[in-house]
Amino acid sequence: ARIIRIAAAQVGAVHRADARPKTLIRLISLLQEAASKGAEVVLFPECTFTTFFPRHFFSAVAELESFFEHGDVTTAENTRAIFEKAKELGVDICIGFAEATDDGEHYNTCVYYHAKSGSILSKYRKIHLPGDFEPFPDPDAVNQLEKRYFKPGNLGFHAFRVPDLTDPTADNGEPIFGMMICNDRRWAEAWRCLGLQGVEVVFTGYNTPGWAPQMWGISADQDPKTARAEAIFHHKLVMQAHSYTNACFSVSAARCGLDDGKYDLVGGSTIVGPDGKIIAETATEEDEVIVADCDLDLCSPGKKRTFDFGRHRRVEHYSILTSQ
Ligand code: CDT
Repeated sequence: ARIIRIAAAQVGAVHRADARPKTLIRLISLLQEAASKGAEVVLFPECTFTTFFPRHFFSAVAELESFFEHGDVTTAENTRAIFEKAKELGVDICIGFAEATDDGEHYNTCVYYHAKSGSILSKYRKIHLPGDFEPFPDPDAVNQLEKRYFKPGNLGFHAFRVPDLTDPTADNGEPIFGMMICNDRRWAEAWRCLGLQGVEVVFTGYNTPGWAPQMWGISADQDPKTARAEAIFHHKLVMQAHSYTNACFSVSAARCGLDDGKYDLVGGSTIVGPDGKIIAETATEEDEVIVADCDLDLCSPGKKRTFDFGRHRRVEHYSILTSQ
């Protein structure tokens, strides 16, 4: 058996004016809680270190830039403490942040930090950026200005093997992980890119509004409670369905709660098995850790039978997927 204890660290409300050190302390205590529960890997949400700033229009560049991490995220002042704690605890972390590169580009990024080597093993930049470039004219609308603030990711979907989590001599070898960010989870293409590389666990941090009728393209007269329940349903639907069709585990961690007492983000962080069933799920919409023992060998039946891609896929009929 190749069993790994994996945690999702859900993060509740983070307000626009929250001081960075205050949020960082919350993240570190979630990491410590996960470690005390025996977690070997912990997933944190998308843009973990700040409020979900793409909902706001910023005319002041300095304020916008304050939400981005500049330089090496593992050593920068606002972020390094969580990497240091991960190293000290010997727990790997997968964590999302807004990345400003040295050449002035901006991405919605996450990294897989390998505690034992104290290094980033893999980096992913969000490819499916939702929302708009321009804010809605309605001043009360919930915006999602990711197309304004980020460039689409340029690193592709790369699965990677992670040392030190399982016995390296076990059949099937070191675990194969993959990362995506929030909106990517709604796209079958993203999952299949990782699935074709044999991914065994997909990590996905997210910020999903509980009520954003303009962004969803629905009438603002709809019942917000029903719409919110549907947002959570769709989140779980894609995590469960795509875990099943790619015969992999998936872990999702929400940034959730009511930011600034006004902006609602759903919870629903989950760990899903390769059969598509939820094996752990948060019960609150606040800071909360869930853990599950994931036996990666449970991916094998799906990978070898129903979803044996080599035997059953018919690529000659799929060219439309990349031609338009
Ligand atoms: N952060 C992010 O990507 N949020 C999007 C909002 C789109 S609402 C359908 C998401 O997919 O959850």
